[in-house]
Amino acid sequence: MNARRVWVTLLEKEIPFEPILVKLDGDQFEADFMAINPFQRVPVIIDEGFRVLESLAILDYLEAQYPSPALMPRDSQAIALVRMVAMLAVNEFQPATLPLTGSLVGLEVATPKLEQAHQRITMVLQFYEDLLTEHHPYLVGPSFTLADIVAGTLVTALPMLGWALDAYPRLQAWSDHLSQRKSWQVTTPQPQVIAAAIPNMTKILAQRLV
Ligand SMILES: N[C@@H](CCC(=O)N[C@@H](CS)C(=O)NCC(=O)O)C(=O)O
Repeated sequence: MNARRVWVTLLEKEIPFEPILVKLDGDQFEADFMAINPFQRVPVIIDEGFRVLESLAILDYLEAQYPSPALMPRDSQAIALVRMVAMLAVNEFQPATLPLTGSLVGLEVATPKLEQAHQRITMVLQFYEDLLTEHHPYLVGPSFTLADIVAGTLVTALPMLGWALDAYPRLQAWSDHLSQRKSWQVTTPQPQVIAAAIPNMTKILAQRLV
């Protein structure tokens, strides 16, 4: 998910790039990768020799370096809203998906932890639902922004965790709308890719949840 938001942004901005596959069953601990990211995580970009770690920092860089098409509004309140949506996605929503994913892949996750995760996700979904209106098909203002990319790549993946969006009609419509974008379709993980990733995911989740 962290890498996908960068991948979608590169496609939306039509920035040519060379993808390098880092297999998270050990490539992240190899010396050549750690020389680029000592924190052993993806995504990382290198643009004309300039290295950027952390997906949200990468999105800021891409927006500033490749401003067209704009994915960040100019208005101060709209900028704050885009950041707010993205930070809620990364700091509240995404961590709450970990216990749910852990439980799905067969890890023992304590019931209170699962309930807390459930509650957090519900809160964020309702917050996003309230940002969407009949006249606003996107989370912030009239156009597609980084808010839709960061929140959308997480929310549209919820059905994979067995979570339907039926209770959130505007979010459901927004999610359907995003899923029609080419950048979404190209980057949607295929079931066989997800199945192949489960052993690694389980290992990484076990470290983070226990
Ligand atoms: N805050 C970082 C998080 C990056 C992150 O956790 N990436 C995961 C993959 S989605 C990773 O590389 N995990 C490897 C590991 O935990 O060993 C960002 O937004 O870029």
